[in-house]
Amino acid sequence: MAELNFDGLVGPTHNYAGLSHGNVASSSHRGQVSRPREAALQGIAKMAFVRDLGLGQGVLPPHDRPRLDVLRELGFTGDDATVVGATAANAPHLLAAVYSASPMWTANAATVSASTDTADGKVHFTPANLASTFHRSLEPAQTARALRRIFGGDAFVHHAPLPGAAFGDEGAANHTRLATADAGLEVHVFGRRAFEKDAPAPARFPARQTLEASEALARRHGVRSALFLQQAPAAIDAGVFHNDVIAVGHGERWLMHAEAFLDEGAAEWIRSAFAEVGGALKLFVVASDQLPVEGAVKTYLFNSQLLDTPSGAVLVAPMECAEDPKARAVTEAMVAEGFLDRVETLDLRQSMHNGGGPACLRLRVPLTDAERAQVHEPCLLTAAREAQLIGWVKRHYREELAPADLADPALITEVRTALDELTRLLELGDDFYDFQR
Ligand code: SUG
Repeated sequence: MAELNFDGLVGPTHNYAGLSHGNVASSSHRGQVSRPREAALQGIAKMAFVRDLGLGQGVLPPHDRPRLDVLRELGFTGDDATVVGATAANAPHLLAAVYSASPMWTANAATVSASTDTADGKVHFTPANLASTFHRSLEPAQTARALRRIFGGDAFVHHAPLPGAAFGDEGAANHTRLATADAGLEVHVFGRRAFEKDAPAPARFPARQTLEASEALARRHGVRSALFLQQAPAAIDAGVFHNDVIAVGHGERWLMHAEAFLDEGAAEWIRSAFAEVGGALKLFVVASDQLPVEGAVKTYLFNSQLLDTPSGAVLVAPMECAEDPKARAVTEAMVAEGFLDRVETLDLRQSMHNGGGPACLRLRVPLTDAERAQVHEPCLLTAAREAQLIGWVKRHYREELAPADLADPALITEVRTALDELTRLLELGDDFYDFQR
């Protein structure tokens, strides 16, 4: 079984709208001018980097934006330009929401369970409902369509998104598979309990994932071994809006901050649950004096990709980790103590400024060779596909996007022209986006 990373291709409307309360980078970059072309090229460079480490790499297409259907549902009328003009004048925050390129963070696209871990021996997908932020709640339908098209064979089972805010689900950002060669343990991390009003919960920022959502995912996927851990409310209040901002695991390795979880025994629970499926955990815990939680949020050290490659265990980290002395010292300690073989850092600043590091940009899909043979091949990043995507970005993406540019009706046509061409490049069919239907 090998893990394929499916990264979200950054969409042409990547912008900084400050839409995510509790996501420090999103709030602090609100209103800045974004660079969509650079953002997309940084993302493609990361995909190519991981592929060149010898790993399977796929791409998930951006979503159709702006969501004019949503603005019409909210009462704006007239032709497309009139709808956009009226929204820009009366509700610019709604225009920003329907223009968000947030589907790029595919760690939040879905939860995926490996066939070795499920009762029916199939790979299970549940698209995340992303119910806790309005702009992201617009994603599940298109995500579901993409997953069904790319993973269309009989090896795959597709579930509907979970219902409503009590089952607030942010996908794989709160889900990790630890695994031996033939068995896996799913670690699910939640921020609050939906049905117990006095249970521990953050005070300042929202807890996006509920225990009830995590339990429902494991239940409907038929997962044999699952562990449920609660995030420390204080960490969420410090800006850890998803667990993948403070912990990352892969294979037999688990890297976490000492203040990640509510319960101090969390690391030992992981160790013993993993032992029950036959695994021997390799654990690295970062103490607060090595890197405080605020430093984890600032550098996104834990939002790195932890990868088993033919040349050893590699951490693909954002370049902020090389620039910050404390984070750099932690990465050096991980290598010195034998937890990793090496650390590589990449420039993903365009995404980082919205709170999206290397791990946010990828959805991990563990597949056997037979399952991999059923994946829609044009969405795998060969060198030829990489060159085509780079050319496509350079032809269609704007260099810069300021908040006021979202009112420009020309942007609607630019995006549709680009996405229409992309459906041919990735062979997704001529009915992939709603505007094509
Ligand atoms: O949901 N940012 C995303 C970042 C998601 C990061 N994903 C993981 N940690 N896995 C979010 O908060 C900001 C958009 C804006 O403000 O323009 C945004 O949606």
